Formats: sequence, C-alpha cells, structure tokens
Amino acid sequence: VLGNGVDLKKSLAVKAASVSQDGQAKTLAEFESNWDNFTFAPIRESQVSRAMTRRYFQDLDTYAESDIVIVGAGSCGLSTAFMLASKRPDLKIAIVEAGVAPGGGAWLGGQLFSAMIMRKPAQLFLNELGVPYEDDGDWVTVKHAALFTSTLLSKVLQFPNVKLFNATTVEDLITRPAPTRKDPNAVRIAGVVTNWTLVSMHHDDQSCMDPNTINAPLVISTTGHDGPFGAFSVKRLVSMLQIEKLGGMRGLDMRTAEDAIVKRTREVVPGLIVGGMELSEVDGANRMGPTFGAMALSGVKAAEEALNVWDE
Ligand code: AHZ
Repeated sequence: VLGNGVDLKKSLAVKAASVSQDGQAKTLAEFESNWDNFTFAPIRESQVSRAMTRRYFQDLDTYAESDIVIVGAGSCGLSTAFMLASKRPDLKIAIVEAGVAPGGGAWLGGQLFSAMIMRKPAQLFLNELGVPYEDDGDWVTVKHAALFTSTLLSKVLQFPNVKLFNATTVEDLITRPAPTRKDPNAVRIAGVVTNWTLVSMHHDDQSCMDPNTINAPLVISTTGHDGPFGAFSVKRLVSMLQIEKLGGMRGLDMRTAEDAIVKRTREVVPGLIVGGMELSEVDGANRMGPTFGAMALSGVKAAEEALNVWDE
C-alpha cells in the first residue's frame, strides 16, 4: 500500500484488465511492466485481405481517370509530386513507380556514401520540405540522403490527392491524334499503360498478360537516365516517331549539367513533360553525378510547367 492509501497490487490489476481485455490502452506507457495480459484487438484473416484489396481496387478505380500521372518516384518525380500536391489539392495525382521501393537513386549520396550534397539555391526546396542541412557556403549537406528521401516520401504520401502505385511499371503511353501542319502524324499523350512490374518482367516467357491503363491529360515522366528501365518515355517517343532521335546523355560535368537540366525541364511533346535525368537523354545534356539540387529544382519547374499547361 502506497503512502497515499493506494493499493499498488490492486491498481496494477485494474490497469492490466483495462489494457488487455479490449485492446483500448490510451498510451503505450500503460503497458510498462504489464505485458503478461497483453493482447491485440481481435481480427479474422479475411478482414485483412478485404481491407487491403478493397482499398487498392478503390484506388485503381479512382485513379483510372487522373489529372496528372507522374512516372517514376525518384528524387525528381517525388519533388514534382510534392510541389504539385501542395499547390493544387484539387488535382488527382497518380505516381507510378516500377520498383517496390520508391526513391530511385536518392537513398545514398553518391557511390555508396550517405551524405547528400545540394548546390544552392536548392536549399530553398529543403527549407520548404523541412529537411535539416549543414550550410557549406555554395552548397549544403544533408547528413544522410535517406533523411531527404524519407521526409519527401512521407510528405508526398500524406497528401490526400496523391496515390503511389509502386511495383507498377509504365509499359507504354496512351496517345490521341493531334495532327499539325508540319506533322500530320503528331499525337498528344493522354495517359499511361501499366502493368505490375513482376508481370512486365515476364512478358517474354508468359503469354496473355495484357496491361492496364490510366487516362490523364498530362503525364510527367521522370524515369532517370538510360538503364534497365530508365528514360522509358523518351525512348518510346522515338519509336513512335514523335521525336527524331535522342541526344544521348553526355559525360559528367557538374558545372553545366545541373543548370541545363533545370532550364530544359519542359513539355517535350503535347501532354508529356519530362524532368530529371530522363531529360539528359532527350537533349544530350551532361550528367552531374552525385549532386541532387537539379533533381529537386527540376521537380519544382516540372510542377510549374504542368500547372501552366493545365490552366491553358
Ligand atoms: O524505378 C525507377 C526510379 O525509381 C523509375 N522508373 C523507371 N522506368 C519506369 C517505368 N515505369 C515506372 N517505365 C519507372 N517507373 O523511375 C525512377 C527514376 O529515379 P532516378 O533516381 O533514377 O531518376 P531522377 O531523374 O529522379 O534522379 C536522377 C539522380 C541522378 S543520376 C545522376 C548521374 O548519373 O549523373 N545524378 C543524379 C543526381
């Protein structure tokens, strides 16, 4: 019995009962030294299956008609989504990412190092995002690239008007005829053709695995430079004869590459804005290596370009 007349044993027993029977503990502190009677709230397996699948198929239904589709959830795609969703809560924004883990190349700074370098004025984007950094004069250092990427990702995912479809590959672009006097075969991009990535990876050895679609008047492609998946949309623009050929990404020159990527972020064909390193393949721009300011600011510009097109 405590000095104030409270029977400790009795009070703990009451606490244990109230915590464990209905799973309705109010704070985690209530469990301290009180785990013996611990139990979760009840569940049946089918309830979990239904809760997950219902939500996913509802999302597929809702976003089958999107306002904007962002292809690729790397540093540029996520920065674009952050700017668009913060400015325009009225727009339905779908992000399609081939990987299970969104973030692209932005989980590390460069090689396998942790710190992420951003040249000024890209710290302004970090300020808006609330990511801390050390000021090193002409550039800033985020102590771990994962701090940038996880913060950006968590902010983007919290917007109610954004849905991330990860483990989903954009396999093709939806087009509509938009002939011009110069080019009677010109098209505008009107959405994306998707498939679960594991399915996309098996088109060569399994038949009849047709894709799915998302209609959208505006697609923003940020699939990175050429590689196993990269530069997807612009390579497709060449094979569908909408641009003559790719310039091909040039060698590394940090001093020129970052300005070029930001400045060239634009609508490449009607309905398709290209940002980030995918753009280097279109124009033959240099790569910048492990500095990420251009990816963030290309995202800022891609969002601005998108809203200009949207409001036209
Ligand atoms: O999985 C890809 C990655 O997450 C995804 N992606 C590619 N093709 C796709 C497809 N459907 C869906 N067909 C697809 N998703 O796109 C994302 C691209 O992210 P990234 O980090 O590769 O590109 P980024 O342009 O956002 O950032 C580039 C970062 C680089 S590369 C570089 C250099 O090589 O010099 N320097 C920097 C800063």
